[in-house]
Amino acid sequence: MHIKDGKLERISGFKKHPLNQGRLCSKAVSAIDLVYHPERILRPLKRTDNGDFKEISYGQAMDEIAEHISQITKVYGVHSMGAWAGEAIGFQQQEGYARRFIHALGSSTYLCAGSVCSVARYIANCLVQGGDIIRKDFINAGAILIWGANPEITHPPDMWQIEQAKENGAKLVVIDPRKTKTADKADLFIQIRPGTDGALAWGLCKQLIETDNYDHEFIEKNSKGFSSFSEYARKFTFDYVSLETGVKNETINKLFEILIENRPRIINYQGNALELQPNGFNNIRTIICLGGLCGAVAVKGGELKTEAFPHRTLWLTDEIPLKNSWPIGVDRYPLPFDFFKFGHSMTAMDHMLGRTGEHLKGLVITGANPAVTNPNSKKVSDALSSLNLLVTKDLFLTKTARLSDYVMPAGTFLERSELHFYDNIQTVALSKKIVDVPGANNEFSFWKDLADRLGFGEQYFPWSSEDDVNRWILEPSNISMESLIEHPEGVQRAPFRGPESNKDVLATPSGRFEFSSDYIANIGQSALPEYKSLSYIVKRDKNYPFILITGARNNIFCHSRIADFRKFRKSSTVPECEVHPEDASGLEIRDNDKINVVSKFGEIELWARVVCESDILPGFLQIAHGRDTANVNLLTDDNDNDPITGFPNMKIVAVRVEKA
Ligand SMILES: Nc1nc2c(c(=O)[nH]1)N[C@H]1C(S)=C(S)[C@@H](COP(=O)(O)OP(=O)(O)OC[C@H]3O[C@@H](n4cnc5c(=O)[nH]c(N)nc54)[C@H](O)[C@@H]3O)O[C@H]1N2
Ligand SMILES: Nc1nc2c(c(=O)[nH]1)N[C@H]1C(S)=C(S)[C@@H](COP(=O)(O)OP(=O)(O)OC[C@H]3O[C@@H](n4cnc5c(=O)[nH]c(N)nc54)[C@H](O)[C@@H]3O)O[C@H]1N2
Ligand SMILES: [Mo]
Repeated sequence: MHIKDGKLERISGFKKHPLNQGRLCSKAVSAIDLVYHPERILRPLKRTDNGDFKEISYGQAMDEIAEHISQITKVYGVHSMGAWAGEAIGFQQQEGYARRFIHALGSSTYLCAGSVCSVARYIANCLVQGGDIIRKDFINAGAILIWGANPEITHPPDMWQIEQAKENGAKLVVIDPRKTKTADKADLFIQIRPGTDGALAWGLCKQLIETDNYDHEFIEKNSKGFSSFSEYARKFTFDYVSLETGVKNETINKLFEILIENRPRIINYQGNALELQPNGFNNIRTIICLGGLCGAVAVKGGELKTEAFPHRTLWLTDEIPLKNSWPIGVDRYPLPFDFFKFGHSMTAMDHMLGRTGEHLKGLVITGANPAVTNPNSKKVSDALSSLNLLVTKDLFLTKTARLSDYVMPAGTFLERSELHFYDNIQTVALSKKIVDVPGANNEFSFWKDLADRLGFGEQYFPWSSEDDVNRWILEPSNISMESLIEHPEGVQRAPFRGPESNKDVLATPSGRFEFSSDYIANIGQSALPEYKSLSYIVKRDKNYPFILITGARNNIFCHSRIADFRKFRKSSTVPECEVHPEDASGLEIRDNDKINVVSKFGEIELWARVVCESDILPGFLQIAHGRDTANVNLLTDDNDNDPITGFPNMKIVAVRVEKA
C-alpha cells in the first residue's frame, strides 16, 4: 500500500506474499476505488416514514438499534433476533464478531453465506476422508481433475500451481458444460451436462473396481462400506454414463486411461457449481470416493493432511451451548449446524414471513446483500421488508440496504486489522489497518458498541481495540504480534509434514475412509452417495425448455460487490445471457438482442450474448449473478434444495426465452 499524506495512492503486489507472490488481480489493484468511492456510506442512515433515508448521528443510531433489539427480544423471545454475515467479510475473524454478538445476546439465530458457499464441499470432505485433508499437492500431481470450477478466474493462486504442475508433466482435465478459461488450458475438456458429475464419477469408480485398478491395501485396511459401494456402482456402465452426461464413451475412456496411468497421484478439485444443485452433496462425495479408490489420500501428488493452526476463536458455541435452542433450519438440514453452528438461510425467509411456528423479527446484516445474492429474490425482499427491525452494515446503499430501517457505515478490509490463518501452510499473517476514512466503522467497533449498549460488552467484548483482540486470538500459537508486524508475509508455525502423515487414522466419524456414511444414514438419508438422475434436464418442460446455469464468475465482478468501480465501467457493460448459436437461430435472436428470460419465479430482461459453438452446450444458458437490475436470482428457487445440505439449486434452472 503506497500512502501519501495519509491517503492511499497506489496498490502494488508484495513478492513475499505466501499465496500470490505479488501477483494481483484487477480487483485488488482497484481497491482504492472502493475506499474513496463517492457513493460510500459514511453516516448512519435512518428510514423515515415516507420511505426516504435521513442521516443521523452514530450515537443516536446505535441507541435506537439497541432499544429495538431489547424490545424485540422481550416481546418475541431472544431467538427472534438474528445476525447475518456475508461472504464479503469472509469466513474467519470478521464473521466471528457477528456470531459472538448474537450468541452472547442468547440467540441461536446466526445466518451466513455458508448456506450457499463451500460448506457442503467441506462437510462432504469431512465425512468421506476427514476434515484435515485440505491441501492439494498440485506440484507433484500426475493428473488434476477440475469439476465445476474455474480457478483461472476464481482462484488464480491455485491456477498458478496447476500450471506449474502441467509444466512438470501433470495432465489437466476440466469437466464443465462451458468452455471456460481454465478449460482452454486443459489436456482433456469434458463438456458435461450440468448435474450429472455424479454419474461420471460412479462410472469411473465402477470401471476402476471391475478392472482391478484400485488401491487394495488402502481400501482393505482403511476404508468402510466398500462392498455396498461396489455393488451400487455396477449399474454405471460407460453406456449409461454417456447417455446421462452427454459425454461420448471414448472421452470417458480417455479420462479413465488418465486415472489408471497416474494413480495415486490424482487430484480432484471441486468447485462451488457442484454444491448448488439438488444432488450436489452426493455427487461431491462420489468424486471424493473416486480419489480414495485411486489411493490419492495422504499421498504425494494427491490430497494431503494438514493440522489445525492453534489459536483462540471468537465463537461462543462451547461457552453458550446452542444445541437445544433449535436454530433456524436445523430441523430440516442439521448438517451445517453440526459442523459450523449456523442456521440455514434457505429456511429463514419463511420464519420472517410468519409461515412457521417460530418468529424471526429482527436482523442485523453485515457484508451481505441477500436481496440480490440469495435465491428467489422477490421472496427475500418481501421477507426482509416484513421485519420489525432490519439493520444493514455496508459500504454502499445496496438493494438490501434500501430495504432496511437503519443503514450503518462499514469499513473496507483496508480499514481494519485482522489475522489470517492459512492452515494448509501452517502460516499466520496480519493485515494492518492502512487508512482511516472518517465516518467508517469496522466490524469490531460496531459489535462491541452494540454489546455495550445491551449490557454484555464487558463480559463478551472486553477488549479495547482490534489490537487487543488479535493478541488474545494469537496467544495459543506462541507467535508474537511483534513478529507478525515485522513479517507482513506471515510467520510459519511449523514446517509442513506433507505426505508422510499417517493415513491409518482419518478424521472421519469412523476414522476410516467412508464410502458409506452412518452419519448420513442417521439423518434419514441414504448411506451411500446415491446418484439421482434429474429427468428434467433430458425431458424438458415445454413451457421452460432451456436449462439456465447461473453465477459463473468473471474477473472483474465479485458477487454483488465492486459493480460500480470507475476502472471497470468501460468493461462492465450490460447484463448478458450466454446463448448457443443453434438456440439463437431457433429463437430468431441475434447477438446483442434484448431478451426476457422467464422461470416459474420471475422474469428478467437482458441482452443475448451469442457465444461460439463450443463454448456452451446447446439447450443451456448462463447468466452471472450479483446485479441489482436483471438480477438472476429473481429466477432461482429457494425451495429446490439438496435434501442433505439444504443448498439451493442455482445451476440447473428451467427457463424459457422470449424476445423482448
Ligand atoms: N444465482 C447465483 N447466486 C449466487 C451464487 C451463484 O453462483 N449463483 N453464488 C453464491 C455464493 S457462492 C456466494 S459466496 C454469495 C455471496 O453473496 P453475499 O454473501 O451477499 O456477498 P457479496 O455480494 O459478496 O457482498 C455483500 C456486500 O458486502 C459489502 N461489503 C464489501 N466489503 C465489506 C466490508 O468490509 N464490510 C462490510 N460490512 N460490508 C462489505 C458489499 O458492498 C456488498 O454489498 O452469493 C451467492 N449467490
Ligand atoms: N472474480 C471472482 N472470483 C471469485 C468470486 C467472484 O465473484 N468473482 N467468488 C468467489 C466465491 S465466494 C466462490 S464460491 C468461488 C466460486 O468459484 P468456482 O468454484 O470456480 O465456481 P464457479 O465459478 O461458480 O463455477 C465454475 C464452473 O462450473 C460450471 N458448472 C455449472 N454447473 C456445473 C455442473 O453441474 N457440473 C460441472 N462439472 N460444472 C458446472 C460453470 O459452467 C462454471 O464454468 O469463486 C470465488 N472467486
Ligand atoms: Mo461463494
